[in-house]
Amino acid sequence: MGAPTYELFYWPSIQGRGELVRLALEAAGAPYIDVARLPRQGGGGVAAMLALMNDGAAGALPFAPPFLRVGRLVLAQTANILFYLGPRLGLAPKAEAGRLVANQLQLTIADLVAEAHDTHHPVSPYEYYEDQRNEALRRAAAFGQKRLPKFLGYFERVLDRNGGRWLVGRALSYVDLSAFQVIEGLSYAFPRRMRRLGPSIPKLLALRERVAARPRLAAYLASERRVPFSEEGVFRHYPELDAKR
Ligand SMILES: N[C@@H](CCC(=O)N[C@@H](CS)C(=O)NCC(=O)O)C(=O)O
Repeated sequence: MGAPTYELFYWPSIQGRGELVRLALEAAGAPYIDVARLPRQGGGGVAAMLALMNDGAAGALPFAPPFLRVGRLVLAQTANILFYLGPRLGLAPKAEAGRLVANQLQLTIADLVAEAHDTHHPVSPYEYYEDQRNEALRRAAAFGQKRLPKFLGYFERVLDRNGGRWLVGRALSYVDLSAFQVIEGLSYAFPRRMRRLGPSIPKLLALRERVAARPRLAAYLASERRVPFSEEGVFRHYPELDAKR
């Protein structure tokens, strides 16, 4: 039996959380279809994604994108999708204990991503940033001063305790790919804050370079498949939410 074709469903115009799944598929060179980016006429587009979310036949219904379809299986929740894909793509430790640690770290990354998102939408995801800007200023200050250093300091320690090269196990895993993406996103959104934090997270920054230099990843990052960061996604650059200097 050949490798299955994975169908990824995610908003076509942003990196968002879908990027964490996409990076794993790309790093492994796995065959996949980015369904919502295909033309509607060919059965793709956002319409195809929404149809699946509203489809009673989809099994465990996804609450929100990203989700992955493999044959009859439909899986949602980024960390859950990666927990499934990791061993199949050679991007997770072999032993169960290592896989659970990978999942634990991935769930912590999910917490960090959610907090980064809430800096620009602290009140409601249904209201414009401009209408919650005052709350965003307070939330972003608390995030930048306390939460961001705490999260990144934690991952730096995890990396250090694991030998300094990879976050879990003895080889690249999906957690390293997600850590790369989060550092990229945070550096886009909060360049001043991240420059200031840089000296305290040398191993994480080296991990980011190590991941970006992998041939498949480097090719992907330079390709049109990599959607650019923007003020529509999870990581947004609003200079007023960053450190002053
Ligand atoms: N915990 C979920 C969060 C999923 C999520 O928030 N997806 C966003 C896009 S990144 C979305 O489309 N949300 C719609 C909604 O929550 O109504 C995960 O990690 O996959």
